[in-house]
Amino acid sequence: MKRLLSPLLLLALVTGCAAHRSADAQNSSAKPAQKRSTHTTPYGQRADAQQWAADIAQRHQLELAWVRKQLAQARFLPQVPRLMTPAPKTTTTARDWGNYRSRFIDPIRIRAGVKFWNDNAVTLERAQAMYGVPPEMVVGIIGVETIYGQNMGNLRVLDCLATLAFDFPQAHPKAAERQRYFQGELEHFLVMMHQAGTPTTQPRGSYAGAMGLGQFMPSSWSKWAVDFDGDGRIDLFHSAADAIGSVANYFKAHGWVSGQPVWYAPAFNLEALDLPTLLAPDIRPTFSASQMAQLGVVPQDGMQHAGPLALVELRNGDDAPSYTVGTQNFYTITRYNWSSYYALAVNDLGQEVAAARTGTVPQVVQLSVVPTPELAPGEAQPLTPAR
Ligand SMILES: [Ca+2]
Repeated sequence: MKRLLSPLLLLALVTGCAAHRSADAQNSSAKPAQKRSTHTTPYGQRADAQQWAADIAQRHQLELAWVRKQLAQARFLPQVPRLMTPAPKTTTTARDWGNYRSRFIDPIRIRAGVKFWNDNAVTLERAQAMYGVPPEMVVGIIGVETIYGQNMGNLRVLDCLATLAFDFPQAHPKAAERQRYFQGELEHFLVMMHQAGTPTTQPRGSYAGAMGLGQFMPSSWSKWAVDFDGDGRIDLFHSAADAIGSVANYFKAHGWVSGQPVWYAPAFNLEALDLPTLLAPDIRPTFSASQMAQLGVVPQDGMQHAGPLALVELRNGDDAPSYTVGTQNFYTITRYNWSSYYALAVNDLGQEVAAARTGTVPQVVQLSVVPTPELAPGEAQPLTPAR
């Protein structure tokens, strides 16, 4: 973090961002400008920002003058609230797993993944030995997040976090909660920069303030980032090893079970099928394999699975949804970004890269649709209106 980003790198970084670990980033269509409000006043002069500065200075024994100086350097970025505002329902098209997948899994990203894996094979194996997280999972995350460092975001993290901490879009359904979250992230960020002696204006990231190869938010950086190349500091921007170790440590801390599959292919028993019950806990693993089978979904190859399982539903636009059975490890991937689509994309990219390295068939997630009941000849279509 102490090293300056090279001008070449900054040029190469793309505005906007890769996936970020919250649902906010799922909707990024441009919106009409926010109503202009207090953000015309610089943060260095705003009463709410000054009160916040006093609070965190006291909480962390920082010099108030230093905290105020950092806020005075923060700039409102008008595009950031727009990117954080969910698209109106009327313009939101139905979610489509195929579209989502094609954004993250393509030959260019797979080739970049093969190179990243080959360049870091020893480190990836060391991370697996230490944290129990296999290389394909780390490779999947870093590929989906930043295309292996090609797209780490080029906005000043200080500006993004100040904008979201003090000018969070009020049209957002969880505006108050999210604004508090970003005030916490800004707090983590300032404390980290102070400890590292890094100018707060230096780090660049996504519009949400996520940083480095694995797009860690400041709170994640301070809790789970590790120095995995042993040079005495944590640098998730330039050290692939630090990024690899940190992603693996994050997974371990969020419940990754070494050696456990991520998913099982479901088979449906229509007579017993109770989708409302199975889908009620969403993607939180809840049912034992036998409970799931009693509710009409048989996890193929997973009837001996010891832990809880979840039925995961993926929308396919106007077509019927498809399903997979997720394990605790599937759920752990969603702790990185709260989306089952994200988890599948990470899994599948990692598997595609693994297969491309070895010339094998990728073990991507098998999805199933609920079969249509077969009708006996002459039997009435149950949904056809009577005449
Ligand atoms: Ca390091």
